[in-house]
Amino acid sequence: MTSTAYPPLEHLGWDTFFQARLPQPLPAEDTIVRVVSVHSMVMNVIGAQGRRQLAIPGNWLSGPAESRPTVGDWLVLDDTAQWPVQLLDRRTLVTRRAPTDITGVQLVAANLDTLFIVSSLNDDFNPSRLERYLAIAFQSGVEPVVVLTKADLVTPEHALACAEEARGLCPGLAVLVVNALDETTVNLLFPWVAPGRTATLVGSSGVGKSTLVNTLSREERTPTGAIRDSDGRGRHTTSSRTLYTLPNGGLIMDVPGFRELRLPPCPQGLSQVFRDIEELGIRCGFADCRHDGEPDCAVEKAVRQGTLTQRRVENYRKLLKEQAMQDDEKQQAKIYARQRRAADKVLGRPASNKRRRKR
Ligand SMILES: Nc1nc2c(ncn2[C@@H]2O[C@H](COP(=O)(O)OP(=O)(O)OP(=O)(O)O)[C@@H](O)[C@H]2O)c(=O)[nH]1
Ligand SMILES: [Mg+2]
Ligand SMILES: [Zn+2]
Repeated sequence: MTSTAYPPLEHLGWDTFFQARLPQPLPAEDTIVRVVSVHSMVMNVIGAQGRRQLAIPGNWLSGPAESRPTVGDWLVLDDTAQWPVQLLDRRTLVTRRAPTDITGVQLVAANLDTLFIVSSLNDDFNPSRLERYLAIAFQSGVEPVVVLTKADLVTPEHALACAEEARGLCPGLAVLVVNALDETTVNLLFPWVAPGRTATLVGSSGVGKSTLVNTLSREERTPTGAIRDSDGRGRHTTSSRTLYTLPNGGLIMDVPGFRELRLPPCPQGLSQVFRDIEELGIRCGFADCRHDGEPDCAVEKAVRQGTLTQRRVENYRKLLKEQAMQDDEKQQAKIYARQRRAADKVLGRPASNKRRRKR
């Protein structure tokens, strides 16, 4: 790692990228902190002086989602080291589409180097879901690593077949097969969470994300929960995102299990995941071929020849359709906001703060 003016912060992921974004004159070391968890009005941060809790400035909370601090962010505090004054530019930002707000994105984590996409090898393994997570990783410039857990609960042949299928999703994709309770296999993750590197774990509930944090930490840092007998799913044991420092000097974030993963706008991410299909598409008879029954379709020809799976083509089409629908919803939301403003005017009603901000 290239040296910065704040060596104690380098253990928390600080490097020359963030150093170059600091205001001048350079702030004192104890006024630079990293966010480890965020609650509604307060956040926990870590810095050269250890951990503490800070209030989130009200004007940060009222801005768009991207202006709010999220786990992994770096902040500059005022001279008293009590009050955040600047959120430093992010190197990477992983987002997903907010489950409730039709136009908004939800911030998952900032300044990540690695996205561990965790899936268990028993019934959770689903290549189409992995492709969703891969699109998010590529869109945000974070290196994806697929971690297949519960190898001890399946046959070696099944584990090998799933790993091969996952590797086939993207050239060069790292795929690790582990028993999350067993140190010797979990050690495979360390190269991606080396000293100063920040990783996060995403995946469905119950796949073993918190178990991986505990095994990497060599101690119980975060609770894990038994799988439900009724349907074999997790119990949503982890309820908030938290960044942990590991004994090896890396940082890892535990994230609550996602019920569903709705993609934010991610055109580059999808192009990267489905590069093979997009390259074949250039050879289709029609420039706007949807690879869905059109004559002279190079993509469907590849499926017939067995070099591409029908599942992958269908997932590609489905994800593109979701992106297009999102554009429509955005358009509808804009129209709706305009209508509300027009109604405010007609009725002589002052626009609420929330609405005024959106203008
Ligand atoms: N046998 C075995 N059990 C595992 C493995 N990984 C996780 N488990 C068990 O699976 C259950 C769920 O693990 P958690 O680590 O709580 O799962 P999680 O992904 O953090 O789940 P949420 O916090 O709900 O999102 C626990 O009982 C773990 O002990 C594994 O590789 N092998
Ligand atoms: Mg958990
Ligand atoms: Zn085609």
